Amino acid sequence: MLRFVKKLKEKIAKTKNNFIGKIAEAINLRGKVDEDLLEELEEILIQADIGVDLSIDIIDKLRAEIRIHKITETKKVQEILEEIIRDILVLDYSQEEDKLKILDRKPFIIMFVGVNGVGKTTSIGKLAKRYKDEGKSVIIIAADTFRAAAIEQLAIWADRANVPMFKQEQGNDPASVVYNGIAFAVNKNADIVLIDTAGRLHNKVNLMKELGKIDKTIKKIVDDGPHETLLVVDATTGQNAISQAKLFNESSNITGIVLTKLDGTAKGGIVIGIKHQLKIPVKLIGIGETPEDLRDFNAEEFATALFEK
Ligand SMILES: Nc1nc2c(ncn2[C@@H]2O[C@H](COP(=O)(O)OP(=O)(O)OP(=O)(O)O)[C@@H](O)[C@H]2O)c(=O)[nH]1
Ligand SMILES: [Mg+2]
Repeated sequence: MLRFVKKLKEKIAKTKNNFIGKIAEAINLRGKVDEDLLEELEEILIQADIGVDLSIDIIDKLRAEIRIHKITETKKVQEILEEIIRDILVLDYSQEEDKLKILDRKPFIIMFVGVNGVGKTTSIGKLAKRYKDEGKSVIIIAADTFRAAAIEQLAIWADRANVPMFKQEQGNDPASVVYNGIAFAVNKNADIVLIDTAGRLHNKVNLMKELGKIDKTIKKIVDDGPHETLLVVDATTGQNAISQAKLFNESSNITGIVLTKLDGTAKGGIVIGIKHQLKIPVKLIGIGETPEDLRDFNAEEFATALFEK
């Protein structure tokens, strides 16, 4: 755990600088606890992609703490602010269903959706390897029948993870590929099915309807499936990820978020706002390109990595 926190700290260095670095700078420069400082801190939170409403709430809490405890030391302000944010994160993620858990269903079906290029296929490849290494039988369904080369790209990941991939010709109806793929997985008595779908813009009504159709198709064979529908979002898009999640959630019942590309973005503050704004938990985070770089999201670890010097 500690080794991972150290790695996470390095990977989210840009977010740390943009966020904690700026807070520390503002506090040092002002040298005085007053309303101007609070306003500046609020601005930093908003710019760090935490979300406007949550940023205002956080500063309101901070203001109240300062008043109650008659705080005059600027250093103390930073400590309290960090504590408030940590508490929000930890409380937001206190439920069991916030974690990605393979329940006792066979096959356990996880569908991946999201806009183009966010990291759906890569995340499936990484997760397939993880579950395979845990000794589970995994089948990947290649339901991105739209983009040329999508199936080959997924096949490379399936090979690497040494798991079978179910595919049909490019251009086939994705719902029918999923139907046949699930039937195949049931027949093979697979533990886990991972479904890759084509990238789609959240404002394209027909493409969003297609997801609803895939969902219904799954239920024809496994009536409580899919057991997880994970929306993959790219952390570098900041608050835009929130609007994507809202729209995807209208056509699919999104059960969790995979937040990729947290490495190399200064917009990692998005993590703090997602569950709070959407009530949908971040279940996995992507911090790089290797299989080990897709991790379960752990709010406490993340807070430590964010705030620790
Ligand atoms: N640095 C970094 N790169 C990532 C991460 N996750 C995915 N990528 C990269 O993002 C790019 C797009 O990933 P894909 O998995 O192809 O994305 P996709 O959502 O399947 O894309 P479409 O199928 O075209 O919609 C690839 O170059 C990945 O290596 C991550 O956590 N960190
Ligand atoms: Mg893809």
